[in-house]
Amino acid sequence: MTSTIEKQPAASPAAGASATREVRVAVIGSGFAGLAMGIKLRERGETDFVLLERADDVGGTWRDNTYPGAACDVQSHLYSYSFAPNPDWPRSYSEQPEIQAYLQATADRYGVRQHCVFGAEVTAARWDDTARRWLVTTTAGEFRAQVLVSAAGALADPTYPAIPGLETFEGTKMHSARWDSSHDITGEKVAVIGTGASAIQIVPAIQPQVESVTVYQRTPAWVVPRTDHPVKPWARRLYRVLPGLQRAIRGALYTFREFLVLGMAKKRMFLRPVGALAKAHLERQVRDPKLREALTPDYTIGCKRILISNDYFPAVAAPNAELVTAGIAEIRPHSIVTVDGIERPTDTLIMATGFHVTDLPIAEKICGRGGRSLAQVWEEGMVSNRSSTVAGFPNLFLLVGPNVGVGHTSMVYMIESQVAYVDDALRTMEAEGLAVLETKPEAQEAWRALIAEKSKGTVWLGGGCASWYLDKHGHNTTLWPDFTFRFRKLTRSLDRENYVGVPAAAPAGTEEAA
Ligand code: N01
Repeated sequence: MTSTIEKQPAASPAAGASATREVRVAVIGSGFAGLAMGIKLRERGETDFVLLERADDVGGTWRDNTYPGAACDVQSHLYSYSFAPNPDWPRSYSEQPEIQAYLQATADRYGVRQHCVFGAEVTAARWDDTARRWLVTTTAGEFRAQVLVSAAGALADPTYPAIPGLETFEGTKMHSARWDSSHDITGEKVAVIGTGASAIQIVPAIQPQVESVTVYQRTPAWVVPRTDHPVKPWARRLYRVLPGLQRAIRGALYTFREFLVLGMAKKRMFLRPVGALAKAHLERQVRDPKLREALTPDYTIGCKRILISNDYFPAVAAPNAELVTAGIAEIRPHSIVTVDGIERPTDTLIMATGFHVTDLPIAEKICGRGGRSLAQVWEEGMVSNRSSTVAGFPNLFLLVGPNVGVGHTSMVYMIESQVAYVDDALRTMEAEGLAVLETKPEAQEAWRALIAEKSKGTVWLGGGCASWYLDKHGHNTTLWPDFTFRFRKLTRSLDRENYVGVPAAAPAGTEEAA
């Protein structure tokens, strides 16, 4: 791919170096989204790009979440890149080490690792209107890029609970996404705060090993059975010789999961069988009526993420486990006190309390025209055009940004849809000789209205729960509220009419309506 800008010689800045490295595209992050973007750029023959990665390896959330029991709740045939099927998945639902190994192998196979700058945490990214470049400051030096792609992810920055005394705790404390594997919890009194997707994987994994596990539940989750099984060696051989078979299974899994959208976003009655399945699962696994009642949600299934597990309920019902539903009043140096006055001694505190999703920390660091940050522009809620671009932020593309999240299927499908959109935008810039491409505010408003309209009547807004899917104003700014194939259709190619393009030849500061 040829650039519409004059390239300056690239220099790899070492940490602390003052040289600014000029690249065509800078991508923030090297998780599923960042790697997909890098692979697409390579596929198009682009070599002038970097993936700025704050850690020392690729993988994003799958690199960071190493807690015991970490696994995916979407089948691997579907939770993988469409262009890089893996016939060797060892289980139908793979565990974190296999997914991380897959991402590492894919980065190497597609030659993306060489574009990664590790240890490069983005501390600021500022649009320079005169130079028509993004100036990106990282902990590994400065970069100037014509195009900035944020693939920083939504499950990247942990949320810590605001509980009085948390900082005074003298035992071991860790967030689920920052697991300290050097600490041995064998024989300890362990507390787990939270009952989301992470907690329900951690609790059964540690329960047999610890003296006691206390689960602090604020809201119970709907849990359905996990149909996980090892993939037999003969099946793996078959996938290798018949890749079409794996593709067909992927297609079937995708189609089956899309049916959930019918219940979540269209007609609530389609969720009834799923609710009945979850109820029967609970009744089968928990005999104690009091415990069962405490574990029964009072909101419609699907309002929060539907969890899948065969061993969470048995672990909570085990003799060395306790489910606490009274709120936490205070944390003391060696104990946790609940509002009913009960104090429980605690050696290790695990916070499975989620992530900053509606208040993405990266949004504070990216400043567009006039120096306004994405966080300032998003003060009233995250807005975008096609979940990918924001008015006032020229040549910036967001992957896994607003309204791309899905609770029922594979995020990788959404990521690939977005990457295709960015790819077409870059193609358009090149074909038209544009130095700047910026979405129009009215396109953003239209997308916001479309999301609001599609969100009406969905289980996420009307299911009777509080969830991180909604922002502080109660708006759905995180989930795609429709079938995912509709998102793909809307992002298949650039909606050129919704963009202003500035030709490379135009004097700086000139804006030309498309
Ligand atoms: O986080 P969460 P997570 N006091 O935000 C509770 C993905 N994921 O890490 O429900 C007490 O879902 C909070 O309570 P409540 C997946 O997309 C995927 O588990 O707000 N409790 C909740 O129970 C998932 O959705 C996999 O009332 C407090 C929990 O902490 C996303 O990651 C595996 C509290 C947070 O749940 C996040 O999941 C794991 C407080 N102050 C994760 N603050 C796969 O398998 C919060 N809580 C693919």
